[in-house]
Formats: sequence, structure tokens, C-alpha cells
Amino acid sequence: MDTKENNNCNDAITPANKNTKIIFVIVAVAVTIALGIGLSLTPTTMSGAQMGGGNKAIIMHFHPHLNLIIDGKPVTVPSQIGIDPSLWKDHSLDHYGMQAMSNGMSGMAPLHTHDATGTIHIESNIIRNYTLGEFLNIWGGLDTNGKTVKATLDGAPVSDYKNIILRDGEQINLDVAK
Ligand SMILES: [Cu+2]
Repeated sequence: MDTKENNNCNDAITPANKNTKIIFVIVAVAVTIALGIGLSLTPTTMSGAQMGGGNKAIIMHFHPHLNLIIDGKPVTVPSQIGIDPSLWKDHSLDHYGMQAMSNGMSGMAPLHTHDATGTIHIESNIIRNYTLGEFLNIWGGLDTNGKTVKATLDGAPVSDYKNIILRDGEQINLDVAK
């Protein structure tokens, strides 16, 4: 009696075990596929995090050049415009530039300077025209009050210097005088 009952029990369990094994294999395959997808997505997620979380890729990067003459004398355009808080007065375009990172690296306005040569860096996460006026607003350090600004773009006179569209390699001269 005992043996038969055991056999019956075994008979009853065996098909259930088969079903369990099949389900286990299906789950294992599903988990493997899910892990594979997860791993293949990981580099994208990591590069997003490395860029500072929420930072979009910079898709425009070029360099016009600004020469300044104030009251007849050449004046350097300072380094760190749009990076150093004291040279970053207008923040209305910040969302098009590099956001501050969790590792402490500072953000940058989309228009900024890295040196005092007059090279303006346009580094933007959207395709958009930027103007010299927008750069000067970010800087907030060129005093034109009560003065006349004579501007040339690649040597040709420009009447409305604030609306000069920044383009790669162009030479902008501003002559600011009373
Ligand atoms: Cu640059």
C-alpha cells in the first residue's frame, strides 16, 4: 500500500515538475533577454549621467572672433565669460549650454570664452542663430552708455552690431568711443 501510494504520488508530481521546468526555462530566457536589453541600454544611460544628468549633446560648436577697441585702445575680452559667475550676468540662454554637473564641474552658457584672445565659443545643444548682443548680455561687462559703437564684420561696416549673427571664423571689430 505504502509503495503504491508513493508511486502514485511520484506519478502525480512528475508532470507538474515538467511544467515547472518549462516555466523556469521560459522565465530564464525572458530574464536573459531583459538583462541583455538592459545592458545594451546601459552605455546610453551612463553617458547621460557622465554629462551631468539632463545634459543634452552639444550639436553646434564654433568660434567667431571679437576684437575690442575702447576709447582708441585695444581691450581684451576676458576669459571665462559665461563660466565665471562674475562674467555671467544673463542666464536666459543657460538651458542651451552645458548644465552644472554633480561632480562639481561648473555649467557654461552656450556663448562663452575660454581665454582672453577674443575667441567666442558657441557650444549649443540646439541649432539656433546666436547674436553678438546675446553674447554681450551674458558677459554684461561692455559699457556702451553714452558711447558710439562702430562695428565691422569681416571688415565691412555693420550698423546694428547687437544683431550680428555669430558664425565660425568671422572677425567682429567693435570700436567703442564717445
Ligand atoms: Cu569652443
